[in-house]
Amino acid sequence: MTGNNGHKSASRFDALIIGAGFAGLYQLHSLRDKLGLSSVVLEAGDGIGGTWYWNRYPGARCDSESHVYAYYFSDELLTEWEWTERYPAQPEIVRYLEFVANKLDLKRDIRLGTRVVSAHYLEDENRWIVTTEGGTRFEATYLIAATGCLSAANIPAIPGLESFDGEWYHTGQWPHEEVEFRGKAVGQIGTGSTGIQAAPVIAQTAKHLTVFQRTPNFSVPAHNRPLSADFKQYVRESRAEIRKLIRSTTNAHAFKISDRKVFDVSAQEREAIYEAAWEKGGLEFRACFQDLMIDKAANDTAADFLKNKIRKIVKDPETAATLTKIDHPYGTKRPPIDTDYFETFNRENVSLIDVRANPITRITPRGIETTDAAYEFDIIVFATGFDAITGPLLKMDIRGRDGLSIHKAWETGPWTYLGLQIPGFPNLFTITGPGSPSVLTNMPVAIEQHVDWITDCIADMRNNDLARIEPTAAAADAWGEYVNETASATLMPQAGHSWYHGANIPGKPLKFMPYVGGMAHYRTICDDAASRGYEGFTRQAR
Ligand code: N01
Repeated sequence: MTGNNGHKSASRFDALIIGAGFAGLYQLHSLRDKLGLSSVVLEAGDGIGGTWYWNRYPGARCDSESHVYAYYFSDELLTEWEWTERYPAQPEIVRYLEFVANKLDLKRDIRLGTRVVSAHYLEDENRWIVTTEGGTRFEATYLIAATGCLSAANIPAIPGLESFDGEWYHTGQWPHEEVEFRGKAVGQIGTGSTGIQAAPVIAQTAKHLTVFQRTPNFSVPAHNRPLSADFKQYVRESRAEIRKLIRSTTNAHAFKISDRKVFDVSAQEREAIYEAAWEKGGLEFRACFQDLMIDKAANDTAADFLKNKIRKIVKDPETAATLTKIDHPYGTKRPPIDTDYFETFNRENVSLIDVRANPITRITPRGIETTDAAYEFDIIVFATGFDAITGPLLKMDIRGRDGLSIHKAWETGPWTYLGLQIPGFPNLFTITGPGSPSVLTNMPVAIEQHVDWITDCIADMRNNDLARIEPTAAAADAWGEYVNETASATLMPQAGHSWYHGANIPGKPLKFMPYVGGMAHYRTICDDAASRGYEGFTRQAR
């Protein structure tokens, strides 16, 4: 049976895509409109946007600059959309994705409110059987997980949470209704990128905000501002150059990492370089020198500069000392950028609690207890991050050939080839999966590269009458070793408690998950594998 969009039946498709964020939307467009495959997106949320649908906490804003936080595959989309601020706020990003979905007529093939709970591969039929929370069954030849890297919220198992009499929220599952902080005592747990964005905004209206900090963090000012007419014109006229630039840089941002090394310049010159980067603001700070991420002594100069900035901003010496007890090299945990984060601690209505010194022991009906004190709150905000990268996949019961579960396949940590496919799971593709640059980049560029690769791969299979593709175990083993060696050649392993390693989730196998070798190099590796007849993969006819 063939329906309006070439659907073979109500629930059988060529391709199923899980997730309607940046990745899922472009994957749907590519498979449906470029290859003509019957395709559908299954999305748990009641709206599109993925990460940006869920993360609507106060202050939620992207750390990539808006003009590069966009799809670059379509000149039409680029010319018709205009960002308003240097960094796009969450509502503007959702509006952008709505604009794209409407423009490309994607919504008719997106099933909202449809959470996938399982995906099982039937080898005899070469088909994935996908089941949703509501019990609906879908079938497809290709299954694409566009589930995002930061979509499985981590709510720490602190005893007593269920007894709390007030309201509590996780930033990654923020309600659609406005949360009223006015006149309320608020406790915020977590000082990662999210907490650093949320605290200054919550402090503006809360009666009192208490920030519970376990690991202090570096942060560089965002210097967000409205975009000038001149800049908007530059973006419109220079899109081809910008596209080329973001596809050629290490982190897929519109800046290159400098060639100079920290100790090639005098101490005075170095200070001036850091000062200029601080004044400019944003993630570009880490591009000041080429050796910041590989030479600890070099990194220390950046770390000292940033700690001195905190000491200058924060008036209370004790609070400044707690904020500067940073125990990891700069950039080895995801470096946040902020708007008045450190300034927030100069407010009368804000206090900082060091839970490394005095850990949280439990949550009571009235608030939070640490080993040395009890705090009363009306609202608790968990800015406690995510079961990152693998979490969204492991939340589903995914089973490949012979019933092999993804939990079993990843018992000792994620095992993939190129972060794109897993041995034993034919025709399953993971957009920005573990082992790819993903979270170390400006995500839309990494997403476009993966979607284009997957689309070309499926097109090639169909042109050659091939039914299934999966990587060899040897290719995945070698890739895993290479990802690990590449990370070990940097300072990244020195932040042992980072979510990059999975260290933030009790019991999660410790393995550095993203590929640190840079987006541009990674693109070449993927292209080379494809051009050598999908080297490292096994492809089979029917
Ligand atoms: O999460 P995080 P996030 N008791 O894991 C603390 C992206 N992002 O949501 O470091 C006490 O970084 C935890 O402490 P510690 C970006 O890639 C992007 O902030 O584990 N504290 C940490 O302080 C980012 O890196 C943007 O010791 C506990 C915090 O909670 C990623 O999302 C904006 C605790 C979690 O920090 C995740 O950032 C925001 C406990 N039991 C985020 N458990 C933009 O681009 C956890 N913590 C806009």
